[in-house]
Amino acid sequence: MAMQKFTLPDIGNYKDIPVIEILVNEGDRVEKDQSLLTLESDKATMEIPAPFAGVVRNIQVKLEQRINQGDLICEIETSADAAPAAKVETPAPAPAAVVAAPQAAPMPAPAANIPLASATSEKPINAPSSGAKYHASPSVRAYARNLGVELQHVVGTGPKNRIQTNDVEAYIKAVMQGEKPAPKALAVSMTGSGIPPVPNIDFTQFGEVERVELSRIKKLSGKHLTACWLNIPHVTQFDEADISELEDFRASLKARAEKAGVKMTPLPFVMMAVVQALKEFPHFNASMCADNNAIVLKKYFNIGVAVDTPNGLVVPVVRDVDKKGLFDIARELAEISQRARDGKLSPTDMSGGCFSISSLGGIGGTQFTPIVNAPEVAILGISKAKMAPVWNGSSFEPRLMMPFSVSYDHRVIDGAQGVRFTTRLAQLLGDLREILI
Ligand code: CAO
Repeated sequence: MAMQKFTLPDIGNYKDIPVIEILVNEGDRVEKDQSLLTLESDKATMEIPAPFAGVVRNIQVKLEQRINQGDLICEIETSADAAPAAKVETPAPAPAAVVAAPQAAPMPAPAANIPLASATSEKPINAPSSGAKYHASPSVRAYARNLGVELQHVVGTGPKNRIQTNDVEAYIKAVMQGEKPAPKALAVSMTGSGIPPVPNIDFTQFGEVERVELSRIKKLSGKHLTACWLNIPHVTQFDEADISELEDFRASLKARAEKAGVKMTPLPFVMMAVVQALKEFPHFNASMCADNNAIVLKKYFNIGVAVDTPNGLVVPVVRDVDKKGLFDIARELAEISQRARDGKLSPTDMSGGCFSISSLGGIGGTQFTPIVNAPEVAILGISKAKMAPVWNGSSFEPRLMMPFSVSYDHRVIDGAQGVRFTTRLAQLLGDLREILI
């Protein structure tokens, strides 16, 4: 047995952040990455995960207490083999920025992209108005929203009648047992409004099954992806780029890249081409305002890159790509995706993205439809390039063709603009000299 002090890890630029929920009691056994408490600033709500498994002892924080990086939260008693190597104060994994709140004006800060960094506006489209008489953290609001529960029907049992996760669950239980009427959003209406629930089936009737808990990242990304999918009217435009010359150029850089200690894949070239396309089509570098009546155009070029990690998908952001050279971008991409795989990204690493790229080109596939990473309005999906016969006007030539797709928010981008963007992107990837013009 070993007793480890657990102090608040680096949570980005937040100071004196209030504790709004304590999710465990002394004596509780917790698993690694299980949320211990929720912090809420005017910008974000963060759940602070346990850095390792053990039994919670000596909780040192109270509800509504304001805490800072380094403050003692509790002690965790671990069995000898579960204890982390010889450190008394163990750094925790980066906390999950669950929900980002709007900045003062006029647009919700893209506080985080895909999950770890599950970013949605604190006042989501179907959230209650600010005059609502009930209180709930953004994570509870998001949870209720995903289940189709209207919070005005839920009785809060937390401090100052704050609605907590268990209150939402108690409400659903009451609905299922017929003690309360089903809320509108849960009712399957004949007119097709509302989201019909998926049937809950006991699969053991068909054969042997096993329940496997989703990772924390998957739970968070699931909520975020559902919100993006339900709130954004998506269109996906498909195209392909002739990257034969890009590939020749990349091959010619191989020795220099190796000398510089970077791995040069097609992705940094794609990022540079995307930035040029965003400059030419500023509506793709935008976010919808909270009132849905205007958009905010961004004059900076931060590109989120979806990274496949053992625990799920995360989207760290490479900042100011327009100001960086190919080697710097490749280096940063390798560094940030390694940190993503090691679970060492902070909320700051995943905040402030303008446009995301999901590259499955290293794996395979011919095309796919990526989900827009709100509050962004467009996302690029890249598939595996392959040699194909291309008609040059007089004969077929073998060319290296890379399929790609762009999904976009149809409220912000029209179809004609969508196809102009993909056409231009294909042109830029086909002839990188175009970036200089
Ligand atoms: N066509 C053909 N080959 C490609 C390619 C493409 N479009 N893109 C990359 N490759 C090649 C690379 O050149 C590399 O080959 P070599 O080692 O021979 O040079 C190989 O595929 C592997 O590349 P990579 O995946 O390691 O590197 P990357 O820069 O292309 O991508 C990263 C980096 C972090 C984006 C990637 O590793 C990753 O995680 N991709 C998955 C993203 C994902 O899961 N998206 C789904 C989101 S929706 O659920």
